[in-house]
Amino acid sequence: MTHSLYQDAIDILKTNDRGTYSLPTQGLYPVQFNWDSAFAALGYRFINPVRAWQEVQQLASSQWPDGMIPHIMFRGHHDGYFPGPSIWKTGQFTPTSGITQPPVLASVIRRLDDTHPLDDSIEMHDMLRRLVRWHEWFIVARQEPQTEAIAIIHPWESGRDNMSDWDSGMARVEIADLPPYTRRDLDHVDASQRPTKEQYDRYLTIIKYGRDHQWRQDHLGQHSPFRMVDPGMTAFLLRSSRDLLALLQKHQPDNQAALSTVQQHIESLDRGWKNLWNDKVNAYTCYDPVEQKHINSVSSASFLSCFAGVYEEGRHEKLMGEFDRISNKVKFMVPSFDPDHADFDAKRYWRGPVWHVINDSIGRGFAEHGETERAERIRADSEALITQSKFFEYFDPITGEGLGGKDFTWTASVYLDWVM
Ligand code: 9YW
Repeated sequence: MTHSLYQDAIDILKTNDRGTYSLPTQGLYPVQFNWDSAFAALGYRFINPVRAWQEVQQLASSQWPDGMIPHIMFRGHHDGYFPGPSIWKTGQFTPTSGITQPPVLASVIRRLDDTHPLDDSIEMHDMLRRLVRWHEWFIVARQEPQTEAIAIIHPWESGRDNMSDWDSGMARVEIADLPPYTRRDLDHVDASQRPTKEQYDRYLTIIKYGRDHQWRQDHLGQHSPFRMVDPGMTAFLLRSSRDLLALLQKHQPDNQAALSTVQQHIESLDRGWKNLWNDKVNAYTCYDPVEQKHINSVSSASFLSCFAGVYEEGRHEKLMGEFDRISNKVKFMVPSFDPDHADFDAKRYWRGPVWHVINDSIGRGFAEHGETERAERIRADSEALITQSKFFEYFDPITGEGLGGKDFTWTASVYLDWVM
């Protein structure tokens, strides 16, 4: 750790602070994103714990009447982001997108509550109620019945937008007759590091379908033109459910209804995660609910099993074998996609680069389960990337080059909270 990197991280959090919510980075993303905001709160603890709570309360306050907490909230000056509210047309009081994002919020709340508990028990009660409703929403609107794991209805829901695992599902999306549009991301980042035009056409086609169906989420869970079961979403919801149960046991030990609801979520998601095991590649992988088959590729989400609190003897050792194979291929762990796969692309977004929020979750999970050396490899590589290239959005796992947006909130937060 050097003092200047610590100070740089604090400065980035302050620069991207919009008072009651944060931006992932200025320019590229002038909007509040769901899981970015939760990670931002972990960083704000190092500046001001009151501000950290404000961030997560602002996020939770965007909850839809059906229980969903959306992936984007359009507050303040959001004009530079495409697609904006006029494309989503969700009809919410605060304009939002019409899909969700990885549910890391309950895990973050548990960590805030451990170190800086809220003074006001009514506010905590309100937060827990919102979290139970959001988790229940996932079970109703996104749990895939065959596997009991969590499906996504748009690649953006996964937070890992252009993963090659989504390609076969995306190929089924017949591109609609779309009005001409201008992407704003390419004003800030080189096109070679971003999704392609064809992918954007499909992203917008899926949004059109949601809009045409008034964003009825249970319908979309079954009929969206894109559906894929995601190990990432499943692992994050399982971990968050365990953290939510611990919060309820601490703050509402008599709330039997909520306790048993969350307990049931844990049991079914635990089965769901295990059903994603894929013997062909010795890892937990995506599952295609339409073709009813596993996708045969290893991604960084495959290594979230320890973080999800699942340890399966035999499988765990095989999974660690895959981790070690990948470790020998790249200088910096953990690449978002298997470097031995033909679709690996070291610079293109989620098709290869390293992302610090995923590293944080895998690394914490490994440390909790006694995988000390592998956890340390991830932490040390995460630190080396920031030392070499500073606080970028993502990094080339072979050269360490910083890619995408710079001065990124969640990279700074993870640095303060875990890496340094
Ligand atoms: C986009 C903000 C978001 C993240 C996502 C990431 C990217 C937005 O940036 O998506 O327009 O491509 O994939 O996980 O929340 O940092």
